[in-house]
Amino acid sequence: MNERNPNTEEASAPAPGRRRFLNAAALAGVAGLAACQEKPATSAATAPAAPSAAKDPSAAVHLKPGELDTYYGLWSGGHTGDMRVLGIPSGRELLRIPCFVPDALTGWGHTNESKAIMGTKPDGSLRYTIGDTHHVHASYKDGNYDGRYAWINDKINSRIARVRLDYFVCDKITKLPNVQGFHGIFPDKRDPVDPAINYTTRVFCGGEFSIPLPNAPTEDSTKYRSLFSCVDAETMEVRWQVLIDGNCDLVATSFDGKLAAANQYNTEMGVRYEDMMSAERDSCIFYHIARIEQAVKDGKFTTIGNSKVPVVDGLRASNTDPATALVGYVSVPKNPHGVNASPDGKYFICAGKLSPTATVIELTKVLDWFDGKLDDIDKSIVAEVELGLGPLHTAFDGRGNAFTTLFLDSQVVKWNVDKAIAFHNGDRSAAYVVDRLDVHYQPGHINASQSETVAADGKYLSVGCKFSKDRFLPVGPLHAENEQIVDISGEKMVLLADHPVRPEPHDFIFFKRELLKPKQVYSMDEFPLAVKDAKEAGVTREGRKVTVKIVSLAPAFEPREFKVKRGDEVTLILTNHDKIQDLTHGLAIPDYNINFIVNPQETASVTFVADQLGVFWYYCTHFCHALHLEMRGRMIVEA
Ligand code: K7E
Ligand code: CUA
Ligand code: CA
Repeated sequence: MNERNPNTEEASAPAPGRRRFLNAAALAGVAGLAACQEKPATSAATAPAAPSAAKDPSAAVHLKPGELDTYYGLWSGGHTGDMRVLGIPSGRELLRIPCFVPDALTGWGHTNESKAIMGTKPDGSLRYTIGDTHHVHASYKDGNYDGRYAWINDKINSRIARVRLDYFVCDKITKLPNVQGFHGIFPDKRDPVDPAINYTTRVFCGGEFSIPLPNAPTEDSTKYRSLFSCVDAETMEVRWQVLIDGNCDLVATSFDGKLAAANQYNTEMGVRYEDMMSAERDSCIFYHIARIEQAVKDGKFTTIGNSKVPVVDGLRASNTDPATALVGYVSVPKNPHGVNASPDGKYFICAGKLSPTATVIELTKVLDWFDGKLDDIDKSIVAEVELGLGPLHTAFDGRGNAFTTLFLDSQVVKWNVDKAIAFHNGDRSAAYVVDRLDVHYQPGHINASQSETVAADGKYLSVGCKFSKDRFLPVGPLHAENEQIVDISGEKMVLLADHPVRPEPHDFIFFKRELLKPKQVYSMDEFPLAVKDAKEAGVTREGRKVTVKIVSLAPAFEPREFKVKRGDEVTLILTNHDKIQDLTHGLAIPDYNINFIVNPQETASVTFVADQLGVFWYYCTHFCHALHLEMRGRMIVEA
């Protein structure tokens, strides 16, 4: 682009030379991805004043004591393996929902119930104790969240976890077969065929790393491939997979249910970064869901290794005829990062990462290609415009504007999609860039209130800044990340608040609080082992297997003592009989490495071998009552 571009000449924009250096110097670009000192570490003056706000706009995030947030936020925890619940606009963290990693507060990964969800080895120990969550997305109905479920990925061990949004607990985890580096995840928004199914029934999962299929110690990387997987939203079983060329990174879905998309940064199928960035363009792959499922029905699939999951052929060479293609590959510039679906249902937007651009792909044109009405699928690209350095992810305000993070520029750029299309079509005066905001620093994910729903409301934006540098008190070498909240209700973005978060969240969503109806007390019937009557409490023995049933009712456990023999395998079942909201008890046993909680009307169990003689005070670890400290009993392990 040699012509004058009104969108890249703002005073606040970095020098044009720096804008283009990624395109020019591939290796220097990679060094730049880690460069964190590109901006002076000053900031306060960068937020422009809101046009209409007479008072301090950041007052919006300072809720009065007792005041509730208006949005729920679901955040990925990164390699803490949990999902976090935040209140927005305050940014207060309300809960961490353990999924892939054991949790000492709740007893996740220690109780038998949670271990069964997480998965165990034959000896009963957990198969995995680590995780790396990146993306959280929730179930849809009629294009908006319906409050049933949220899903989150574990990139390390290719697992998908489901969280029930009534109790805010993980209830299922599925491991994807033959996938390494499960990264992007997105639920469908309706069925592609049946109009009565206007809600989520599938969750799509992108495989980022290519491997030999089935896995084998093969050095020849030309034999490696990646899979795109579809998981059933209810059963959590893997329905089918698609064998593809290149890899999958992020995933997005169309509002009409017909297509899923994944951006691909490694169409080169390289094994080293130099190879992965050798091509000028990579792609965004579109999956035609109805055709894929028809192919599975027609038996046109194979299976891989021990897996029974049907795998259909999405390789480029097998999908050149649009009339039968299961997938289509749209070319996009060098190593794109996110792909996001605009809330008007019209566009998919790929951020360039190593290209300073965003690519706008029109959904109806992709469908036209599948229908034989468009000769070249790349003609579905309706804009490819320059935004700034290191574009990663895009959010929407529901008023035609997109907000894209610029990792290297440490900025959020607000741009108008229609004007970007006009500019792309030759209107050089179209000022598609509306505003730029400095953020602190190196932003990755971004999302706006209700962004990827039909109800995008354009109120708040949250930006996940990967580096916080000087924004918080120094606490040694490990820095918090900085989640910033931005007011996007006006023309100009207004930075409202910084929030330190434990590393490292990636993606998140936030939506109106009315969409959830959380339950604060369990129903005892949800637990097959529930000790429903305090009269059942006590010890029963079958050989060396001992069951100890305990009930908690503030301020006492029942029984208050029990005896077992050394060497017994003890299963301790605890039911909380308190019915009052917020009345949680814990049960810890010293020297036995046991601690877990039971919320009101909840039942949980643990199994251990009583291998140490003596008196062990089991005690309540969760402050529940004035006599909380007195809430304890004796386990006596006899010879
Ligand atoms: Cu969603 Cu962080 Cu995994 Cu971009 S990725 S930042
Ligand atoms: Cu029960 Cu503390
Ligand atoms: Ca590439």
